[in-house]
Amino acid sequence: NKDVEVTQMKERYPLFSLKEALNSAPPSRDFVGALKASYLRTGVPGLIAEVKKASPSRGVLREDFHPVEVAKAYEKGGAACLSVLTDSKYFQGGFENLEAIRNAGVKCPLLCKEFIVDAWQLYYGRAKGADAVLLIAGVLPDLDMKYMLKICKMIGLTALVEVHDENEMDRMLAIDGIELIGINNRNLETFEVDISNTKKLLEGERGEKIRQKDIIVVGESGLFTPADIAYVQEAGVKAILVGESIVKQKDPTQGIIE
Ligand code: IGP
Repeated sequence: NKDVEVTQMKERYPLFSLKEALNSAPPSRDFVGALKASYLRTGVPGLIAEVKKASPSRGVLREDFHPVEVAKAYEKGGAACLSVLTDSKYFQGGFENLEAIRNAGVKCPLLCKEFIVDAWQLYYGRAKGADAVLLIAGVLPDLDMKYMLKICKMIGLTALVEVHDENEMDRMLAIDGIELIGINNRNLETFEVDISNTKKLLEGERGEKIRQKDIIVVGESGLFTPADIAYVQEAGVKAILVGESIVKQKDPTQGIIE
């Protein structure tokens, strides 16, 4: 599991060396700003395009997978931001992909897509070129979530806080300082996908509170068609996170809704 993996990595890259590296790192890019600008410019939710080779529910999505090529194609195709899977065990991703994409001159802000369980991972992700990171409400109890949010702020990472159900949404709406909430339409335990989940979690008082707090909502997972995107936009999302449907495109610059 992640804890064991992180413990091993920490030995190779101790925290003090990461902190030192961050002192001379270029400033992070404005992830939320890029999403907002894209939404204003196009009138459709800003796209966070996901660089994902495989997933536990779908297996290998693309045999000829070259992370840098895919990232460049997404950028060319109009993505506002990119999400890069760094988990190797379940998604065949890696931090080296994040670093390679950053070093290849891709300008889009980058999200480190990882199961964060330890603050060390935040420093490591930032050192590898991440501008934003995923924090999963179902993985992090409130106290850990608040702690991770604090470190993110300190080191210049934007947090995309992911929720899947009403209880997680309510927990996160009670925490101050969250600017980006992702609603995952996929249940991470059963892998079941239902895009009406986005709508369900934005109805009534919850939607009201989100508007009051000026939180940008990201619709995540299971989005394939323009109709799917129109549906989640109607529900109130200003950004979308899309993996499978675009990673599988023959030409990943196609099929991105502008
Ligand atoms: C993308 P899809 O169905 O378009 O490939 O989904 C993204 O939402 C999904 O990869 C994801 C994910 C996660 C992966 C959402 N939350 C947490 C790993 C961990």
